[in-house]
Amino acid sequence: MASLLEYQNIFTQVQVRGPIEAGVPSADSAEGRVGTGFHNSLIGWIGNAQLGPIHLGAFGVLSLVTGLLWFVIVGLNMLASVGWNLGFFIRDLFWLALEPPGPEHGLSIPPLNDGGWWFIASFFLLVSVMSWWVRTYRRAIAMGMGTHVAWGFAAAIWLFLVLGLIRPIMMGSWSEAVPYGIFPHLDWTAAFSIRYGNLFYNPFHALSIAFLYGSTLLFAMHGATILAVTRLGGDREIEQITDRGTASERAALFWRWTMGFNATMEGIHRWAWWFAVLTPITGGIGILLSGTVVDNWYLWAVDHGFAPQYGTTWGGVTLDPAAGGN
Ligand code: 07D
Repeated sequence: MASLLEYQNIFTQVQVRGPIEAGVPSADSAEGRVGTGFHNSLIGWIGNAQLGPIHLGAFGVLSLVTGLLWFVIVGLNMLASVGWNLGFFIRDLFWLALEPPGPEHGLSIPPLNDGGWWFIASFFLLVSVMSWWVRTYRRAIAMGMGTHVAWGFAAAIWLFLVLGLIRPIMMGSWSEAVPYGIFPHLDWTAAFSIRYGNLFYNPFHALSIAFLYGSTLLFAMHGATILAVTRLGGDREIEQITDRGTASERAALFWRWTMGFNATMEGIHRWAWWFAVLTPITGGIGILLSGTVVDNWYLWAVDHGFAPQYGTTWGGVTLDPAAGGN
């Protein structure tokens, strides 16, 4: 028990059941906050035990309504595809899809049953994601915060837009977009890679993976470091700024001693932010170039000297070994 109590700090709060806390007043006061809030022990195990009140506001409502419309349209179309049989729907759920229109429709508005529902659902998803972004931006301003979260989210939205809107428009066909469905979207990913000559040879896919894996490594290092110094008071932010020998200074020295370099307390969060946002930024560039500028990443890599040449050449042109016949 004694050791348990010793370990109490701001990070390891006991689940205090006082009155519901409203938080600091925001620039636009409590306007738009919904509900009175309540406590939940299970939620308290992984975070703050108080749930709500949540701030919805006009954009929150718009985002939830359009998001729900997208979800219901996709669900009903999947249900229709198994003859409205609920048993089949549950059994086959992971295989079901709402597919974009066929290539014959180009960029026109497709008939309802050949991509039309996909078109309508996609419109609602677009409005939903965009209004959620506005909400993250406006809540940050209202709190007097920087808008780092909103711009991080914008980086993910960039990849989302490239996949479902910008690249299909550049390719001249909605059929290029991603289907809605669990396995179907994975199949689409695999087919995309094969269609463009193996995405592993796309340098922007490689960069995106480096930032993705890099993000997990940085997150693990930072999370572990801070947890390792909470017993020394790593959570006491004010002392960390002014005092010598604090948890923060020890954490920094740990890394300087183990690998020669240490990030600063502010800088580590910039490392994390940049690694995270560069994952979808570089990824979006890689997808946008596929089919528009580069038709086969393997041949591109051979031509640029970083893939070995397995196939043969014919008249100075490198042949794709995957195409067969050589
Ligand atoms: C997808 C976009 C933002 C999302 C938003 C949210 C909703 C609503 C609904 C909750 C994540 C929209 C909101 C949808 C939700 C409810 C109800 C962000 C997204 C705004 N790859 N690969 C990447 C690896 C291969 C392929 C990125 C690894 C094969 C394609 C990443 C491997 C093939 C694409 C990555 C590997 C292939 C990618 C994604 C290993 C065939 C992309 C980054 C070890 C399978 C995407 C440039 C991300 C991309 C992408 C990793 C292999 C195909 C780095 C580790 C060779 C087609 N791959 N990949 O943040 O950007 O996604 O590519 O084998 O389009 Mg890949």
